[in-house]
Amino acid sequence: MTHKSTILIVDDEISNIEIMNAILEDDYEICFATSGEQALEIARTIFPDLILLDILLPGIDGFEVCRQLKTDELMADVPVIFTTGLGDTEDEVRGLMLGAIDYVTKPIQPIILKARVGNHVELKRLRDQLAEIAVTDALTGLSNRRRLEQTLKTETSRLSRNEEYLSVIMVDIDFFKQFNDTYGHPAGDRCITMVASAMNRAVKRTSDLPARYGGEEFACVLPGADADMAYSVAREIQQQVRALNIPHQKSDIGPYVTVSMGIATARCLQGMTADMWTHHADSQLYISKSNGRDRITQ
Ligand code: GH3
Ligand code: MG
Ligand code: MG
Ligand code: MG
Repeated sequence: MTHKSTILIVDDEISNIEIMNAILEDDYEICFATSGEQALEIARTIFPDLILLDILLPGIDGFEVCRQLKTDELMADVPVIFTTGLGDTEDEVRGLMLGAIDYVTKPIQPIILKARVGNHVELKRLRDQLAEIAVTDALTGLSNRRRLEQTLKTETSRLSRNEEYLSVIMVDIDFFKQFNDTYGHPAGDRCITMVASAMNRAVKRTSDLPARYGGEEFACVLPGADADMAYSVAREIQQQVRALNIPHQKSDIGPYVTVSMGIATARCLQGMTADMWTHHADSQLYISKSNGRDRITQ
């Protein structure tokens, strides 16, 4: 069973809400608000999939509600359809220029409203799906390098306000070329997927982000983690990978697959760039490799 999309209806006249509710309630989860302020509050709480927005409202009007939603990073992607008695071209242009996806005039024609809402909800679903695919690694289902870099950037700037710590762990599978040569590329892919799942199990906090950096390399962003916390996550990754017991007869380390890691930890300061962490973690990883692999360098 697919879950129903949620629609927020904003109108100061209950009879209008009742009409729209009757048209849409079979297909959608409906919430409603009767003022602009209430609309903003509810929208930010429930994150609806679409908003039907009246313009003439007590307090702030629909135009202002739309403007505020479109400048709010978290709300900007929620489609807004104006449903209004204002039929002038000027008003319609203003609404569309503010970022509304559509403009429907009252009196509402039920089948037209239903069709327009249906189209925009479907487009929103496809946009969300595409956005998710764009930041997901196809082989492992972990986040990809794009999401990793986005997260690093937003966390660096967020944490710099209080000069908080941030750590990044880089992880690389040891002697992986030999693994592919011995067991074949499909087995190599399965090995990468298993290491990815070990990384997923190793990180505990929802703000931590494990990701596939590329090839047989992974990275983990740990917002707020100091050196000790980062080291214990790295240890946990090492344990989880060991527990997989993936045979690797051509490894110089032993009969199973191992990983090498590098950790970068610093307080976030104004002006620090996101790639300072990945570069530093990468040079620490290189030291782990030079010192014999299957180890963590901090
Ligand atoms: P080191 O211990 O120094 O890390 O040696 P290594 O052999 O692991 O490192 P190297 O970078 O020389 O080789 C990485 C190999 O990973 C080469 C490449 O064929 C393989 N590889 C990269 N991406 C994939 C992938 O998606 N699937 C598979 N099966 N292999 C991959
Ligand atoms: Mg009104
Ligand atoms: Mg490697
Ligand atoms: Mg590598």
